[in-house]
This record gives sequence, C-alpha cells and structure tokens, in this order.
Amino acid sequence: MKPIVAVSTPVGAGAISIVRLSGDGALDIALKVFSCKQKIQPRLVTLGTFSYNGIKERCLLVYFKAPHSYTGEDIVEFQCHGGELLTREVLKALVENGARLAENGEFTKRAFLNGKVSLDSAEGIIDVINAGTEAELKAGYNLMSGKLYSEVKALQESITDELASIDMTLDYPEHDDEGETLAHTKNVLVEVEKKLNELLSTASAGKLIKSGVNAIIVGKPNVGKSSLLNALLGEDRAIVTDIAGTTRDTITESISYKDIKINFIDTAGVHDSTNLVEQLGIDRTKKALESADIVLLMLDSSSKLSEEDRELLKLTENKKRIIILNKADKKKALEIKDKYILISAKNGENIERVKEEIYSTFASGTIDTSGLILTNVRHIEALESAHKICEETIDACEIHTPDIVSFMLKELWAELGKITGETETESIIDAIFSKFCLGK
Ligand SMILES: Nc1nc2c(ncn2[C@@H]2O[C@H](COP(=O)(O)OP(=O)(O)OP(=O)(O)O)[C@@H](O)[C@H]2O)c(=O)[nH]1
Ligand SMILES: [Mg+2]
Repeated sequence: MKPIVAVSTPVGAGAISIVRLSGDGALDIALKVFSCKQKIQPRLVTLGTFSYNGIKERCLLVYFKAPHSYTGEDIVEFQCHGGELLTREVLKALVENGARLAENGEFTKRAFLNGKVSLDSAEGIIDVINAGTEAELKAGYNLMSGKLYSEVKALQESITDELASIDMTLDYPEHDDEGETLAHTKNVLVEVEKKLNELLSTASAGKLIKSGVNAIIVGKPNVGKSSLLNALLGEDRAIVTDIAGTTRDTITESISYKDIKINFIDTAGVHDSTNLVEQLGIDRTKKALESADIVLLMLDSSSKLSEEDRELLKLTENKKRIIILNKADKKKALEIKDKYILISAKNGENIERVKEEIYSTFASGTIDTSGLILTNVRHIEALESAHKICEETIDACEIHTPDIVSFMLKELWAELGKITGETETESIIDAIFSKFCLGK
C-alpha cells in the first residue's frame, strides 16, 4: 500500500520525537533524505543525517522489513530531536518525497488488514492507550493480547465442526443419521451457550471499569456538596463559599476506587430561585439526576429538615441513593428514619465510607481483573446477538431439518466473526480505527 507517515509521539517540545513511515518503498523514501555510513539492516538502529531543505538533523533510523513489523509492511522510524517545528519539517520532507499523511489509527488499520492483529485485539490497543485506571489497563491488555480472540475462535471452531458434519449428512444421507448428527450439534450448542453466558456475565463489571458509576451529589444550597466533592477527590476542585447558590453548573470529576471508576457530579443546590442563571443550573441538576446510577443526597445534620430537603427526598426515593448527613462537627439537630452516613466534608470524617458504600452497591465482592472482562459495547452486542441465535439454533435442532440448522449455524458463526473482524463490514472497521490517535 502507498506509504503513509505520521508523528507517533505527542506533539510539543520533548526529548525525542518519532516519525513513522509505513508502506511499499518506505525505505526508498527514507534514503532520499537520510544518509549514513553503514548499511541499513532490519531491526538495528542506524545513526545518520536527515538532510532536506536546509535541515541537517543527526538522528536515528530503525527499519522493520515486511512482514515483521507493526503494520506488516515495510516501516521506517526516525527518532529525531523533539520539538514541534523540527518534527513538522521532517514530516513535510517525507510527504514531499512520496508519502502521504496518515489518518487516525491508519497504522493499526493496516496491521489489521494485513492479518497482524484481530479487530478485538486492535480495540484492546485503543483501550490500553486510553486507560485511565489500572483496571482499565488490565482489561485493555487482556483484549490486546488476544484473550477474547481465542475464546471466540474456539467457539467458531466447534461450530465449524458441526457445520461439516451436518453438510456431510446432507451430501451423503445414506451414511449419516440426521437425528444423531443434530442431537450432537445440540449438545455442542448447549456448551457454546454456556460459554457465551459466562462471557456476558463479565459485562457489568466491564461497565464499572470502563465507564464507571455516575454518582450525583444533590442537596439544598450551602449544605456542603462542593465541599464533599473536594474531599472525595482530595483536591480543591470546586469553589466553596458560605454564599448559597455558589455552584451554578454541574461539575464532573472521576476517581478510581479499588478497581472501579466513580464519576462524581457536583450540582447546583436545589431550591426555588428567581435568578435565571441559578435556575438553569437547578434544571440541569434535575436532568442529571435522571441519568445518574446513584444519588448522594446531602442533608445538613445541624439543622431541621427543610421544604427543599423533603422535596429532594421525595424526588429520589425510587433511585439508588445514599443519604449523607453533613456537618457532623456541628451540633446535631436532624433526625430521620432512613439509613444515613454522618460525615463532615470540612474535616474529612467518614469520606472513605461514602466511597465504600458506593463500591459495595455496585461491585459484589472484588472484581477479578486477571481474567477476561467485556468492556466494549460492540463486543457485548455481538455476543448478545450470538447468544440469541444460539438459543434459536438449539431449538431448531429439535424441530428442523439439517439445512435450516446449517443456515443458522452459519449466521451464528458470522455473528461471532464480528468480534474478531472476520465478517465485518468496511464501515464498522473505519469507525473503529478512527478512534485511534494519529501515528498509531
Ligand atoms: N461546619 C461545617 N461546615 C461545612 C461542612 N461542609 C461544608 N461546610 C461549609 O458550608 C458552606 C457551603 O459549602 P459548599 O460546599 O459551597 O456548599 P454547596 O452545597 O456546594 O453550596 P451551593 O453550591 O451553593 O449549592 C461553606 O462555608 C463550607 O465551608 C462541614 O462538614 N462542616
Ligand atoms: Mg456548590
């Protein structure tokens, strides 16, 4: 394929930057601008001079000969001095000598097209790059290293075997007993279904790891919501004042707690306001409430229940919620019958208990991050759909003729193939690779 080029390191000043070139004739293009004394050998670093349009840059070159490279094509990497301008000049020189600028993820897309990685492993690479927590990194790493791929491949293989025996019954009805073959297929499919269930059971843990739990902090003005957010984060993120109505917009910040992500959303205090900006913030709070996974409803332990508190208790009664009584450092004046956690956002009392309570509401026991966990919606959807087809095919084994079962097995195989990329359409492939950064 035509050579593509991109800067593979982050843009900006740094010690070195790597410019990567991949495609047919990559080395020829490189040698138009790079000279050195030694002969260039694959996988060995060569020191030389990059000269073009007045630039004379002493830099290193590494050559990976096809197919032994990331993309499966010839790759040349230049390791130059860092710096935006210099890097841009090197890039320009390579474009003027025959390469074209790569699109986001195009290197990995070529790796996929050349059979170097499966689609799910490529998605694991995106997850590893974008991982914000250790658990996300582990899940991405498992995907990248082919754990899902091998599970899915094994299922596809057992389906292929069944397809072969059914086709045999169709071709040589005198040799094979239809009923026996379908009974065998049914048994195999029952095992496939079990495996699919097992895989799908990790999806809820996957959501906790990848997207996290949305925990919204609500309460009347001045109750200490922003103080709680700051205490949970361990930093002064939100403005705290003793003026009611300080927070006018929602603020979202995430932490990683044990192996899950918790996204805390601080909101504008809910009360009747005639101030337009404040009222808009309150409307946003009510909207955010709808999409939250759990509500942290804050009350002031040092004052009696107000009208606003009652309204909020009612508004959230059918949601997962934790009632938090703040200002434990002051004299207690509030009694409520619901279960609550008494905290002081000001001096940090019981803040860890709030995190623990959220964790235990969602994660039953600890999440085993050493195994495969489904975090990708595309994989979950394909497996759910495969599961449905599998159930239908099990039923079909009882009542239908082998040709119908054979057709359904092919459908099941193809659905699983969506995960590995073996039956995927170009548009989905493009959508996946566009999520990558440039130069990857
Ligand atoms: N004594 C005491 N004061 C607190 C505590 N938490 C917050 N405060 C004080 O209460 C006032 C309001 O705190 P904020 O965190 O701004 O309250 P808020 O709920 O975000 O207020 P709005 O954004 O206006 O809705 C500030 O003066 C805080 O210092 C606490 O645990 N104890
Ligand atoms: Mg606030």
